[in-house]
Amino acid sequence: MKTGLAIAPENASPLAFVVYRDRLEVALEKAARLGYDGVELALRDAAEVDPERLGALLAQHGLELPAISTGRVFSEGQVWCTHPDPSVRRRAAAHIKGLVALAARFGARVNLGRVRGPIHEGETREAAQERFLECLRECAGYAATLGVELLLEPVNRYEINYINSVPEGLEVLEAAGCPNVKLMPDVFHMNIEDGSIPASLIRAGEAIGYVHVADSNRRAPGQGHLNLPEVLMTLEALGYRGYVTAEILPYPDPDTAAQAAIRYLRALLPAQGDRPAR
Ligand code: LER
Ligand code: MN
Repeated sequence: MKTGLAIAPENASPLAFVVYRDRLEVALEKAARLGYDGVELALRDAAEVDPERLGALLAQHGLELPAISTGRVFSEGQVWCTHPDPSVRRRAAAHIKGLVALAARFGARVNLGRVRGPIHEGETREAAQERFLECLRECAGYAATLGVELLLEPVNRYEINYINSVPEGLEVLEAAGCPNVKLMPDVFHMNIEDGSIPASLIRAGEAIGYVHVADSNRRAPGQGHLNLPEVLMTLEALGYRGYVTAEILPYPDPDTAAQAAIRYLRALLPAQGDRPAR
């Protein structure tokens, strides 16, 4: 497994779920120095980054871009896939497709977390699902032409009321029937929603395309009461060899959080510990 760190450009809202919210040259230099294999970039719009410059920085620091996350399209852009207004849904799809086109240049995946949208008040789950599946199929079809994978991330009930647990995510994946859409478990959300984290991971099996890790309090792994060794052992036993990306609160400060996460993950992933901190 490889290790990733969630970051965003300096213009992102302080509410973005990232460790570094900084100029890319600063965040990438720090992530590489700490020994991460890659960074996950939280973007609101593809135009926020210059792809040439991003490519040069990734190459300079020997980092990968395993995923682009879309939570900011929802929280800052205020557009999502289940919105009752078709013009808002179209804007959400356009943002997602723009990020897919950017991701294609770097072999990155694109996550669909809160951007799927909620079940709106007075509406049914079926109505939300119909709109989400329409948007998902459109974006996945476009992503397939570029060889990009989308990632459906179940998110806990205190952030959204639609697709909270891994079993719910698997149900929606099955209904969507898009081969290039995988599941993205986030153990922070699973700790709230899933009866058993290992059992849900085993049930998801080969559908898992990417993983977010944090401890129970969303601090760095090792700082809460989640059984993360068991989580990583379960993923390993499933044959998962993708990214475990730290999406954690920048507490007590971003550098300390980023360092604590990589130390903990590296100690538990010895076989992949061939990228020492430098
Ligand atoms: C939000 O809590 C989260 O986990 C993100 O990755 C999805 O928007
Ligand atoms: Mn997450």
